[in-house]
Amino acid sequence: SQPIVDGNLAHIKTCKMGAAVAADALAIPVVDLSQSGAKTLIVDACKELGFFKVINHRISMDFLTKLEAEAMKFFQLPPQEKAKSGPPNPFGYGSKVIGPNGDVGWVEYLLFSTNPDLASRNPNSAAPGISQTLREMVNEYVSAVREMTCEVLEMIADEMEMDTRHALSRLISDAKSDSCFRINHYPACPELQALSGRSLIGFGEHTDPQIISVLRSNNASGLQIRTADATWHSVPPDHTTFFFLVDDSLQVMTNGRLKSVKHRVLADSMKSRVSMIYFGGPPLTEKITPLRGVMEEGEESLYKEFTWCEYKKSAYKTRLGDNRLSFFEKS
Ligand code: GA4
Repeated sequence: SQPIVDGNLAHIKTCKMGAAVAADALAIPVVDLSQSGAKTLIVDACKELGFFKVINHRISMDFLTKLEAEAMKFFQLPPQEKAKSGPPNPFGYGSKVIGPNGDVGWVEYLLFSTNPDLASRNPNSAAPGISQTLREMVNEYVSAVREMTCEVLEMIADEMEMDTRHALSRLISDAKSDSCFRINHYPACPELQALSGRSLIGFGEHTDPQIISVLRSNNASGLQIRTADATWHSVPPDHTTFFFLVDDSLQVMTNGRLKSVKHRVLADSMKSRVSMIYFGGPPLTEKITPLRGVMEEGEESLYKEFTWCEYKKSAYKTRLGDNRLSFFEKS
């Protein structure tokens, strides 16, 4: 990829469209949580792609639409108002800059901790742009999505014959779970049309460090996932469903059986994209290590031992696109 050098888009990378367009036809596994057999489908999808879509999730569409509208009210504020809720370290509003190491994208966002002990570090009344309504809706959304995520993690534990059904879900239902929530806004970028044949990076390629991520977006395209053969595939948007992504920690806890999925978002010239992602993470002190039950007799861990706190610290020293797990692989 190469940076564009003028105007608004200075420093934001572009990439060639070709590969992603050609490879569009990937079938995304669809899981109906209410159907028997869902757990087998889920585990197969996590092994092959690290990615699947959940339908019939019982979270009200009306509520999702309202939350999205409330989030858009924030993003429509003047830049100087939004800036009062930033910078996003660790939580709050960010624009273009992603993480502390020089990554940028055509995106603005809000980051929240979902841990009540850290809620005081979220944007608060000093951040006038974030309404009480938005705060309350975010809390309600996170509770509902966490519940659905626990259900999915319990199916995974069950199917993989882990020691207990709660071997994974307990980590994110723990009061000390270090989970977070992110709302991303990718404004439409009309200048893009001048970039004939190239597209603009909204959020650069990366895997998520946590256990599992749950993404919902409006009906705008942009999300792409990378398959094992290193090709990129556009994920057709579906505002009525949730996409689940396997994260690095779950890959380690299953000793590489489930694969964290590389993904990115490209900006669009016409339609703005809003996505919200719940990142289910363990308590800071939790050891991230292959779980008993998934391991065959005599099987050794592919990874050195580390805690979630250590992994997170290390992750924040990397660039977005780095292979963060490589530092913890046994040689
Ligand atoms: C990716 C997943 C989550 O969005 C996030 C991101 C975090 C950030 O935006 O501050 C990171 C990125 C994410 C991974 C590597 C580091 C940290 C930016 C970055 C360069 C909130 C997270 O936990 O890790």
